[in-house]
Amino acid sequence: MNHPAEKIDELSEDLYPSRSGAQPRFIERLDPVIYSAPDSPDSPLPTEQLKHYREQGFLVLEDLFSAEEIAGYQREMADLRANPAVSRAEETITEISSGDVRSIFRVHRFSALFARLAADERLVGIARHLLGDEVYIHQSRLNYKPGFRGKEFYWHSDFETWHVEDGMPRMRALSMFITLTENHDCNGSLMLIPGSHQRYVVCSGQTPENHFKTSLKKQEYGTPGDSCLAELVDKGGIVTVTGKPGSVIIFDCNLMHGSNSNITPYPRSNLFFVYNALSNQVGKPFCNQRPRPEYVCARKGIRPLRGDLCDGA
Ligand code: 6CS
Ligand code: FE
Repeated sequence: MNHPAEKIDELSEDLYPSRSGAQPRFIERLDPVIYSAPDSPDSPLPTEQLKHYREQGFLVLEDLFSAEEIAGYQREMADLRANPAVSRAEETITEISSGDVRSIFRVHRFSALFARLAADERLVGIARHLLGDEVYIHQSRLNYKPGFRGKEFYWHSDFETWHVEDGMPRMRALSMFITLTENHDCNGSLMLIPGSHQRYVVCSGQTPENHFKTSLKKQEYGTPGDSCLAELVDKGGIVTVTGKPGSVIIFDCNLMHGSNSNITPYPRSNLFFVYNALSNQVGKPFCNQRPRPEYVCARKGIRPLRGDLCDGA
């Protein structure tokens, strides 16, 4: 057992340096993908799904929610969108050129229904098992990706940003997307590079001040560079995740992903919860910048999710 002081040192050490001006390159992942023991009898997922998640870095689950529940989530999304107080909030990010709503961050603070969903044991039980710890919400958001003019999300590893800009120490977090519209192969659905979570791409450039003000609309720093990206795709290919509303996509924090613009009339809207291990709480950012706002990265009032209402972030 480590002495607590050693533990703190261990977590404040920059094991995944990035954006320090060097050329993009790979370093090996130093952390497990699944933290619970492989033979753990209380796994909420069968062995084949655990294997898929460990090797590919993602998993798609359908039929976790009833048709009534999904209809309720869709109504809630429409209500949030029509709510002028939400549109005016700093948590609401608009598209650069059209001004349409792109994302609503900390969405569980605007909606009791989504706060309950974030804390729902069907999701939290899986997160707790994969991360081998109690979990809390590091970030939540509703991505609208409106029809006709919804813009892309360029290729990135979420962990790279959370490590550099938020001070997340280790790869011990995951995202869950709950699809709220049909995700077709033509309306800017999520694209994943299977297996890319096993390597970390050190990105070039440096983090500008107040980067979040532009990166949440269009990310230009913390992106992998053409040759690393080509190598990852050469090895793993690209999977476009399509599916009916209510599907759940679970993916590792270091999986390389992105999505195209949406020029179809069909909006592609997804709810996004990021679960982080309680032992992996964020510290000082690993870049030379101030911490990002609480609505992008939770720091205050962190407590483990236990099937109740999630209000910590
Ligand atoms: O900056 C962030 O934290 C986020 N940006 C992207 C493009 N994906 C994950 C996360 O929401
Ligand atoms: Fe992302």
